[in-house]
Amino acid sequence: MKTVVTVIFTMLFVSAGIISVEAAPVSTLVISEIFYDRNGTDNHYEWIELFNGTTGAIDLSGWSIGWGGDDYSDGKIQLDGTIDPAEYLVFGGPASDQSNGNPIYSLAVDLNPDLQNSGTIADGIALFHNPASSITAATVPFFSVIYGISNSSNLIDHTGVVGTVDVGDAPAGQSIEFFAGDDGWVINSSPNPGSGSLSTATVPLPSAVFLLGSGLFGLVGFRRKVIKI
Ligand SMILES: [Ca+2]
Ligand SMILES: [Ca+2]
Ligand SMILES: [Ca+2]
Ligand SMILES: [Ca+2]
Repeated sequence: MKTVVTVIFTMLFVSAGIISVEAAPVSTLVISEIFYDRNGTDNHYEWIELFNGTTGAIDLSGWSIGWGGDDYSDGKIQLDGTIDPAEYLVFGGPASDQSNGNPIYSLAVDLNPDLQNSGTIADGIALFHNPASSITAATVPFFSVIYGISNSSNLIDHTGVVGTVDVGDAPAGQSIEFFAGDDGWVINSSPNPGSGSLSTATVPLPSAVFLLGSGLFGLVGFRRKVIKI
């Protein structure tokens, strides 16, 4: 009987382990988190985080980020450098302290104009597979997020048609973070620039190894409890 109970509890433990470490996979370059509203002045404290969900390094010289209220071309930055597979990079600032999550910037650049703080009328931020110099109000983004209450400005998404709102307006000091899968975008009360829970879609090995380890750990841990009883 003890063996049966042990097996059941081990299965529960392993199941819990799978749920807790499961990271939604992505297979492209995405915007993974945005900090647009600090407690107090936003200027110099805003940042945008990217995640490379592919299995190869990406040359960012052909990519840019744009943002705005009526379209994605109010502000633009040209990206540069390389982002490795499963790597997070943070752009913006250049200020960094506890009030904006202590980001370490791969490109420290003032976002000008500042990122919109949203509200009733949603705003948008987009990743373009185009150089910044070519971005216009009509350019279709590679990836985008529309944040706020209502997309009354008719911001488009990656399909080129008016998109739906992805997430609400984050309170000052919080961020919006992309979890992929069913969770999509969420408001994050603990901004985590440079890290996150995303994984690449085609490299399952590291998480599988971790799961195996946590399952074995659960088995050992429960057996110790049984012996004590
Ligand atoms: Ca603010
Ligand atoms: Ca700024
Ligand atoms: Ca702002
Ligand atoms: Ca993050």
